[in-house]
Amino acid sequence: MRRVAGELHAVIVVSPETETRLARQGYKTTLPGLALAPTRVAEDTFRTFHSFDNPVSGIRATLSAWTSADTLIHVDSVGASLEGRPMLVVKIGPAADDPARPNVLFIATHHAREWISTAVAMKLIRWLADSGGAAIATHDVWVMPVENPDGYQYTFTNERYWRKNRRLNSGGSYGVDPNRNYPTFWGVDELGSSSWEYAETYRGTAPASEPETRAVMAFHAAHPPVVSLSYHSYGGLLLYPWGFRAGELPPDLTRYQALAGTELAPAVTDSVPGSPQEHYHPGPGWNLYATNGEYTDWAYRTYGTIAFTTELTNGCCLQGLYYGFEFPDDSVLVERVFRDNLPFARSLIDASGDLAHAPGASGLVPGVPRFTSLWPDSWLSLDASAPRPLSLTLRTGTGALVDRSVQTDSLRRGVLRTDWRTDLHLDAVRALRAVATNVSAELVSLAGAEPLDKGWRGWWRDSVGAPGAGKYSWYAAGGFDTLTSPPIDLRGRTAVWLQLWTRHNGSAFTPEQNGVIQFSGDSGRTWSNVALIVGDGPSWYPMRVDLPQAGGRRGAQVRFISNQFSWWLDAVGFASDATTVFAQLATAAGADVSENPVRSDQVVISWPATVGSARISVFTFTGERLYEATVAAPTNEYVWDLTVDGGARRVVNGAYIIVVDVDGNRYRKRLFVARPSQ
Ligand code: 0X9
Ligand code: ZN
Repeated sequence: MRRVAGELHAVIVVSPETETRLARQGYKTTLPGLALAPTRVAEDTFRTFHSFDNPVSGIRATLSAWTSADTLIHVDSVGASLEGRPMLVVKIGPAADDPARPNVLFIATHHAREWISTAVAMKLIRWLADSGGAAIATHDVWVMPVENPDGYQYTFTNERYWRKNRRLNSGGSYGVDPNRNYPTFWGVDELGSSSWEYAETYRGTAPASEPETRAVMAFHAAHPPVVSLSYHSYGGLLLYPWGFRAGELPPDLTRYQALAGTELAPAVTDSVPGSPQEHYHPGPGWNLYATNGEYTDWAYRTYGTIAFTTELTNGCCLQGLYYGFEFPDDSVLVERVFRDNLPFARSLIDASGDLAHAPGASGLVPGVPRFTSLWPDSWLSLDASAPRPLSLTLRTGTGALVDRSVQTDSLRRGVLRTDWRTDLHLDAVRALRAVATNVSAELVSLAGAEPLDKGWRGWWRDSVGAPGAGKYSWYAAGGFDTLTSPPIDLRGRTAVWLQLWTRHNGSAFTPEQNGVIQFSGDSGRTWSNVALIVGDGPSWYPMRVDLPQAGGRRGAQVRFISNQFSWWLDAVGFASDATTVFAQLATAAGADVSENPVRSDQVVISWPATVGSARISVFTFTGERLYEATVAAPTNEYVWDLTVDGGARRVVNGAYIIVVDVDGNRYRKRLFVARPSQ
């Protein structure tokens, strides 16, 4: 290691993957000929990429030209950056912000050097204005093309690889990472962000210390988005919460998977010539790496916004050249990236109108509560508007009933830790029922490398199992190995799915190292792929694979093929849903509110005319009951006064769930309170 002009230099030999990872962590390679050296860039000499400030071709000038020429494009500023640049937000469609229309937000370029994301956002604005049709008439669609205008400008004038904003830190370094500065999980550990001001992931001195962060927050308070998408580059990924801790999954997992798809049914195609992959890999943020103070975790936790991060393009390879952050200045290729990503952007806009029913890429029906796992933890994916509190009943093999109340914190909403031990094994965990929501499911088989588990072939036995799931797990050391289950009789079972717990040391940059899950319904004569796992998963987490084809099969088998993947498995079992009760839930609708988002101090809640009295409950998004009232028939509306909150305190801005129980029906409505001047 040597020191050159104040920088530490080290000579190390690494694989291209590690080099990519190091580059993303802010290390720069300075070997001649490699594209990662910081380069000085003249402003706006590109065909497809434009600075913020250039008076003719810059983003600001372009948007103001578009606004004057086009009645469907409206530009507003929601604050100013540190250096005083406007934080521009573009609304495409009618000028008026109509609370009856759902808000959808697209943000680009938190990170200065990720130019392709601003280019794609600008193309999205044009496409919406030129061809948006019903999408912009029935939704309030907003695009913030540059979240970090100071840093972005700096990449055109000074340093192509600049990432952060341009804050002068106390020790003399520059920049806070805009995607580590949000208040949610801000600085919870040193893994997901850095306290060292020189680091590329420096989180700043305090939550929301940066004016750019505060501008995004102010926008959300004024126009809470039902759905949002934050464009970054690169990697070819489609990420969703949570990102702050490996293994943590969002309560709306079904909804996220419905929209982003799964590895075998992904929502975004990658058609950039030479890209080594065919689609963008969907998954929770920690599949890439953990982040804290990050935008999507914040938007989801604060407003219930279904928020995604897209890492545009794989970064490899064109004419055999790895290009990373420097997407080629080629209008045909930029257009391709835009076209690849347009269907997902459109599906998000469409889905925002009716999140509970709009099907996404995967064909899953969102809004229907369902188990991700039954054992050793029961994880129930719930709609944010599902009633609280929730309790789960477990019927044991001996017929005994055990009631557990579900934790109501919003992180693990719907997650019940059953915390029993393996000695109870399968018979003890039959027929789990979630009473409050009428969801029930039953484990049909269960195995996890314990001495009792007979008939499994392949892989090693590791002496560390998933928490609560016995002493052992199965382990593939990273070669090409297959683990095969014995055949299970599923006759008489419908709505079958596979539950498993897994852990893996992969990388989102090496998707060719992966784990394949296959199913056979004929005792191993024929096999088909049912799931694919890629990326990093350093903590145990549950996974559900729907296997409708498994219902009624006599010889149902699964196998797990490791393609150079360090992969652990535990608590593998077939489960079956009681599907009829699911259908009843989907029909629950019918409560209405006078304005949404609420901008005044009173909101009228109404429901269909009834005979009995109605019970109105207001829950916070985290599931705490805030307020309750009873209204006698025939009155079928209630005025909720937000200034008093039952006499206690003023109701704060945010997302709330209204539940109306009347005549045996339960009506739910998600309500946003976004009053100015609080
Ligand atoms: O690190 C980031 O902020 C994003 N990647 S980038 O290379 N564009 O900087 C990823 C954020 C998504 N969330 C998680 N990975 N947890
Ligand atoms: Zn980024």
